[in-house]
Parts: sequence; structure tokens; C-alpha cells
Amino acid sequence: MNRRKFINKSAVAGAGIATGASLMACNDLSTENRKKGYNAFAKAKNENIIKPSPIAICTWGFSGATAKAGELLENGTSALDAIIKGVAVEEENIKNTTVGIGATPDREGNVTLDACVMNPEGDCGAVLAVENIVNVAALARKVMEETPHVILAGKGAEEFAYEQGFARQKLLTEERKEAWKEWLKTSDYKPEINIENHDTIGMLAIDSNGDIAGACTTSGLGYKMKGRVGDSPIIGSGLFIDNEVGGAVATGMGEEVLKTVGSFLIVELMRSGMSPQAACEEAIHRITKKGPRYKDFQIAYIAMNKSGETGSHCIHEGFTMMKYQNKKNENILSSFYDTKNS
Ligand code: SD4
Repeated sequence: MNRRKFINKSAVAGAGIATGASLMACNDLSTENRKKGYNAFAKAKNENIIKPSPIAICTWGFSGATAKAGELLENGTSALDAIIKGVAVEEENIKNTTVGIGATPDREGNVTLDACVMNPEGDCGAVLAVENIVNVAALARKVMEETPHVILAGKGAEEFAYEQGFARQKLLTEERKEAWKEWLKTSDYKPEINIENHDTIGMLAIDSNGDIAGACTTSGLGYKMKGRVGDSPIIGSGLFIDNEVGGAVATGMGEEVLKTVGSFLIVELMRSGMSPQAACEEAIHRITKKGPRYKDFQIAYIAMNKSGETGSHCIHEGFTMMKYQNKKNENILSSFYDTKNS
């Protein structure tokens, strides 16, 4: 090797080492700073937050669910306890065709349920494609509290439920069975916006300690493929909570929520300073900007920050959310993406 080539090579290698070293130092420093910064930011934020009076919000018009959770919160019940009892109102409501007993089956005639929960400590639990158990949000909580795992699916989740004392119950009602038989005549799989598949209940609540928790429970999309799981039991997509920031929950076409990890996105946007409303709008925008396919499906988000400010946004007009606070149980019409302007 001639001298000139050698010098050039060493210079490049030296520069590489120097750059690598300074980059590493830089990364270390920024990680350190970021850690400190986040903690300081979160602490300062929490100290500055005026604790709201207990509040429960949920997707759609499930007034009985927010009333139940809200009244429990007012009696000092923890956010998670109140939520589990609140969403159970719909899981046990035979008329709700997308949650718990009385839900629409998959295309083979089996009702399979999905649910997840998250507590203020940042722990979570989920159950996927569970049969014969009504209160799957409570079961997801058991996974979180009684197992070393986060998710149990199918038969394993069902067997665990029996071990935990849950009753075996037939979820398919005669009415849903007849509707399924009717559906089989055409087997036309086309979820209708705001008409069917719109009863998933996702709930967020802040208790009298100012702590936030959440749950999401559903049978998913009616006449789905056997084994299909949507966003609802997937932490970060159907639900996400951070007790330093707030929480978010989704309803609608789960596949599209999964692709954008919507609830986690909303919480992170709120962490960076966005209001719950603006964060929900941005999360919907991430979906609508992908192209006109959004015209065929509905997605809605609700969110709440630690001050008790709430927001909701959806693609198509017609989504509502419930809000219970200070003994007032309101149904609030959500803002929506204006498809006419797109
Ligand atoms: C799912 N997101 O399984 C659910 C369905 C839903 O209101 O929310 N329906 O995709």
C-alpha cells in the first residue's frame, strides 16, 4: 500500500472511530437527558394537574355502563373496579349484539370474545377469542393479576376462567343463531358503518385518587373468520393507559386501528402536549390520509387526559360517547372527518 492511500484509509477509520465515539456519547447523554426530562416533565405535569372529580367515559351510548361505573367511582371505588363493573352491564346485556352474551357469532356460528384491561400501574391483561365466558374484561383482569402473562387466547383462556371460578355460559342466543342462518344464505361479509358491529364497549375512568384505568370488551366483527382477532384486546391498539398522561380507547374496524396502533398514538400525542380532542383527530387522520378506503369503514376514538379533559373523533358521522361526571350522565355526539371535503 502506498503512503498516500494508507494515510487516507487511517484518516477515514480515525474519523469513523471519533464519530462513533461522539455519537455514542451523544446518544448516552440524550438518553440520560431524556430520562431525566421525561420524569421531570411527568412529575411537574402531575403536580400541576388539578385532580378532576371522578369521571367515566365510554364508547357509544351505553348510559347504564357509565352510570354504574360513575356511581361506584363517587363512592370511592378504584377506577379499574368501577370499569370492570361498568362494562359488565353490556357484557350481560343480551340485546347488545357485539359484546358478551347475545353477541353475533363468527361465520361458523361460534361466539368468541376479546377483551383487555390496563391499570394505573401500567400493567395489562388480555384474553383473545374466548368462548363460553360472559365477563371477559374481568377475565382479562385475572390474567393481569393472577398469571405471569399478559395475554391468554382461546381454550387456554377459557380453562383459566373455570379455574378462577367463572361460570360456563352459552353465548349464542336463538335470535343470533337465526340471524346467522339468514346470513349464511348469502355469506356476504360487509360490515355496515354505524349499523352493525358498533357495540364494542371501551371505557376509561379516573377515580377519586386521580388514577386512570381502562378496559375494552367485544365479540369483534360479526361473521368474522374463525380465529380472527381485532384491535380491542391488543394493548396499544384498542386501549392504552398511562397514568402520567391519560388514556384512549378505540371502536370500529379493528384491522385499521391495529395498523396505526391508534390508542398508544393518542396517549403519546397527549404526552407531547396535545389535547385529547386534537390527539383523536390526528389518529383518525393517520388512517384517512392513506386513501379513500376509509369510506367503507368506521373508526372512532375516545380519549381522556389526567385533568379529566375528554375528546372523541371518528371517520363517519354518527358516533357518540357517554360521559358520567358529577352525577351527570351525558351522551356526546362526536366530531367526525368530513368525507365530503376529502
Ligand atoms: C374489532 N374493534 O374487533 C372491534 C369491533 C368494534 O364496535 O369495535 N365494534 O375490530
